[in-house]
Amino acid sequence: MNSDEQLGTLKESLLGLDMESAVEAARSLADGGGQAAVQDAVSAVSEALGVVGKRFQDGEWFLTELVYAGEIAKEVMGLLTPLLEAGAAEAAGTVVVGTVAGDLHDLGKNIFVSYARGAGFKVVDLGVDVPVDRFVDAARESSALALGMSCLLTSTEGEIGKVIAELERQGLRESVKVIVGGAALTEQFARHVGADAFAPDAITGLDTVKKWSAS
Ligand code: B1M
Repeated sequence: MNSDEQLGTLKESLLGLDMESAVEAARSLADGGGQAAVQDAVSAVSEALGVVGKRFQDGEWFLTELVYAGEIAKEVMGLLTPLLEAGAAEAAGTVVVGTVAGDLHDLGKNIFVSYARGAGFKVVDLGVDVPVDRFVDAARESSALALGMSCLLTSTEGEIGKVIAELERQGLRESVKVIVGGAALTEQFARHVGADAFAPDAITGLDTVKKWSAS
C-alpha cells in the first residue's frame, strides 16, 4: 500500500470506528516516512474528526460514537505527535499551554504542543480543564514568552477573557503574549477579548510564537 492509500485507510478506519485498523495504518505511516508523512497523517486524523463533528451535529451520530471516535483519535495521535518532537533542543523560549476550564478537548492542543517542542520551545503543558489561576501562575513561574489557550466549546470561551484580565491584574500582560486556538474561536473573538493572536491551526500558531521569539 502506498502512503496515499494508507492515509485513506487511516481516515476510513476512524470514520468506520475501527480502532485496530486505524492504529495499524498510523503505525505504517509513522514507520514508512519522515516528518512529512507524520504531518500528513495528523492532518488526515484532523480532517476525519471534522466529519465526526458534522455527523454528531447533524444527529447522524450520537455521543457514544463521538466518544469512541475521540478515543481512536487519541490513540492514533499518541503514536504520531511524539514523532513531531524528535531531537529538538529547548532554546527558543517557554510557552505555557492548556485547554480552558470546563473543556476536555485536547487533540488540537496536543498537536500544537508537539510542533512547538519540535521547533525548540520549552512547553509547559497544563492539560485540560485548566482554571484561570493555573494559567497565570504557570506563566509567571516559568517567565513564559507566550501563553496558549485552546477552546472548543462556545460555553467555555468566556474563560479566555478571564485569564487575560487576571494577567493584567497581576501586571504580567506586557511580558506574556497570548495566543488562542480551537474550533469554537475566531480571529474576531480573539481580538475582542484582547488576545495577541488567533491560530486557526497548529502550524500558524507555531509560526506566530516563532515570530515572537525572534523579536
Ligand atoms: Co466534542 N464537541 N464534545 N468531543 N468534539 C465538538 C467541539 C463539537 C463542535 C461537535 C459538534 O457538535 N459539531 C461540539 C461543540 C459545539 C460548540 O460548543 N459550539 C462538541 C460537543 C458539544 C461536545 C460535548 C458537550 C458532547 C456532550 O457531552 N454532549 C462534550 C464536551 C466535553 C467537555 O469538554 N466538557 C464533548 C466531548 C468530546 C469527546 C471527549 C468525546 C471528544 C474529545 C476527545 C479529546 O479531545 N481527547 C470530542 C471530539 C473528538 C470532538 C470533535 C468531533 C473533534 C475535535 C477535535 O479533536 N478535532 C469536535 C468537532 C469539531 O471540532 N469540528 C467536537 C481535531 C483537532 C485537531 O482540531 O481541536 O480544532 P482542533 O485543533 C486544531 C485548531 O483548532 C488548532 O490547531 C489544531 C490543528 O491544527 N488549535 C490550536 C486548537 N487548539 C490550539 C491551541 C493553540 C494553537 C492552535 O495554541 C495554544
